[in-house]
Amino acid sequence: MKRLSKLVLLSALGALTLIGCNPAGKKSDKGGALSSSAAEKVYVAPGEHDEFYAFVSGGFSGQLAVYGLPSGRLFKVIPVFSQDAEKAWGYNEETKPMLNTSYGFVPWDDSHHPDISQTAGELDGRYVFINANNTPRIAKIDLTTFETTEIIEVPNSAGNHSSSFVTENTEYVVAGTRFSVPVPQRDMPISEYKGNFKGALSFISVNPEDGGMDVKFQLLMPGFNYDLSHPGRGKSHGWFFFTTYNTEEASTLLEVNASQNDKDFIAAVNWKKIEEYVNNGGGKMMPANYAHNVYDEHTHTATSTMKKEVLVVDPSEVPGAVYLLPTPKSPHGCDVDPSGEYIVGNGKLSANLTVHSFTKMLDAIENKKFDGDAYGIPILNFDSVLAGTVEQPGLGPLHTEFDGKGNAYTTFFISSEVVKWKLGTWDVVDRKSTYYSVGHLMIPGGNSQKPFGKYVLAMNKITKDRYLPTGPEVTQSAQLYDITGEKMELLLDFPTVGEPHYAAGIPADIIKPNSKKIFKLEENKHKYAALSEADTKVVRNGKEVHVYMTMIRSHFSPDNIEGIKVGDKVYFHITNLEQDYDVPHGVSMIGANTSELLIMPGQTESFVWEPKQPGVWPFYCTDFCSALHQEMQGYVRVSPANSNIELSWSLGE
Ligand code: K7E
Ligand code: CUA
Repeated sequence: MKRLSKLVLLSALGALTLIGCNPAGKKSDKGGALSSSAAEKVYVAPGEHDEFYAFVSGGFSGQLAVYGLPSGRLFKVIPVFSQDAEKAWGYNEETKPMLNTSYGFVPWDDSHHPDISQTAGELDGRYVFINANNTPRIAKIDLTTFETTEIIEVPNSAGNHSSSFVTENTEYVVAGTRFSVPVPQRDMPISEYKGNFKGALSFISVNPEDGGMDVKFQLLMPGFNYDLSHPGRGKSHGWFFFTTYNTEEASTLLEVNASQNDKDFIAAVNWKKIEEYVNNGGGKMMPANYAHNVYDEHTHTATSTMKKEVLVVDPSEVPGAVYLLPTPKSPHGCDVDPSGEYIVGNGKLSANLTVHSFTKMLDAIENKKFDGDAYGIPILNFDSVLAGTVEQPGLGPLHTEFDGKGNAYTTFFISSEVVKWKLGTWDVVDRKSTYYSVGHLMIPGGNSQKPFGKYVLAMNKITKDRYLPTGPEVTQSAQLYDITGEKMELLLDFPTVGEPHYAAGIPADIIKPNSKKIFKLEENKHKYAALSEADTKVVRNGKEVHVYMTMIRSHFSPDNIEGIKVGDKVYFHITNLEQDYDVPHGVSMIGANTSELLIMPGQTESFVWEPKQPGVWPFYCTDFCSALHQEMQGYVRVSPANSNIELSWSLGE
């Protein structure tokens, strides 16, 4: 009977989803005078710069897109987990190792949650981190070059979803598993899941000097699903909070079986305590196999190293380090306010929003206000940790952000709206529709002690009638709201790349001054660089041929090569000799099974070409670099495998 009523509830929620997305039910947001003032607020005049950068996750595109706010203009798609022919990411020899994993070359992923590095609880703009859900990885993007410079695989994980959030001095970037799995992986009946699978919460240290990442330890938690997480800050710095669902530990038909418990948990992890335990020799090393890929800015080349062990910690061995806060109904988002006092659990199937108090949590721990335990982890008494509830704010809460002025903003997927409410009084003060079915939302700095509460960006799952139709597949989209007043004001819709989940925003002034313009030639340590035309050459080593080539407006050196044979493996290593801002050159070879290369000033990149037929084959520059761009070309003569043509190369002869 109980099971049946759950099913009825779930299908009712499903029906509401449809209502929420029904264009017929929408209110018009096209008010004449109002829309002209909205237009002014997002207008960034030609040649002017936006006030904020927004890094918006690409979801199933695997990438990270960079937009300006308030204009919504797209500046760059940073390739992270997926091959990108535009930038040769994962195609050229230099970046292929970045996509190496313990499963081999994995050129795609599903990226959800970018988070910007912090110092003393404020955004510092050095790095942005983002998670790969599918083949668990964490990537780091350097915000001087806007390039992915490090990717670490996360062992013992599957569905790396409660990731990648940073602590307030970027001590750790934290990655929690969504799926619990056998640890170590082994062949066993799925029906024996309960009590046997584990959920790994990984604390990846970030070296304060060079940003280098390393899995410091993994906490092996009970076999729940770990959905989202956020660090404590201010008074709660040193703690990390994770929402869980499927505390039922079901392995089948989760839509019903993981919706049975009235409350799931937010797991509170005292990482400082575990760090101390580990630093004193606690935990145990277990065999593992995971890739650590690092891109070197001076060699312009990535290396991939397989790591062979990982330190794991059983929470029951560190008393006082982990507690469970009961939280109604399969919470999704887990969000901590800028003061660090309030921990918001967004129960997807709950009528109310649950807010826990950090102070009350410490008190409940101190006074042992426990309601039993789960696998030895104390469960805190719900009423003893509850700060308050926001009563019936909407349907299907997902995520909450904060403006730093005492207000919180929560997205409701089913009722398709952003709801503004007050911390402490728990009163709803405003609600605005989204078009439609909003997932995450983002306030620049919203995940820090210092939010810049000027705009909120809502990211929507469904757009239907909002844009010109483009066949069955229509764009996903973001919506920008002004939140400077008591009431929110919708300013702008703009399409996004892939499916945006979370985003991270930051004032442009923090990043702009550090943005690199060129790579210095004298710092180029690429193994096959030619730093001047005098250094160019072609070297044969058996069937392998290495071409040390340069490019500068508007020629390649050399541009005529002879003596290549069918069956050769020809490596083109091309250095862009330009030392001016915004003068990349491209290069492409007919029939090469790879992408073009787009090479920045001072950089060297390589591609492989295996000529299949004798002939004279052209190559050319793919980036319109000067008035004589169309003259920037060359020829390679390919002879039969048994020919005696000498290897030779030239320019202008
Ligand atoms: Cu809510 Cu992956 Cu953060 Cu999407 S998750 S919405
Ligand atoms: Cu170089 Cu076009």
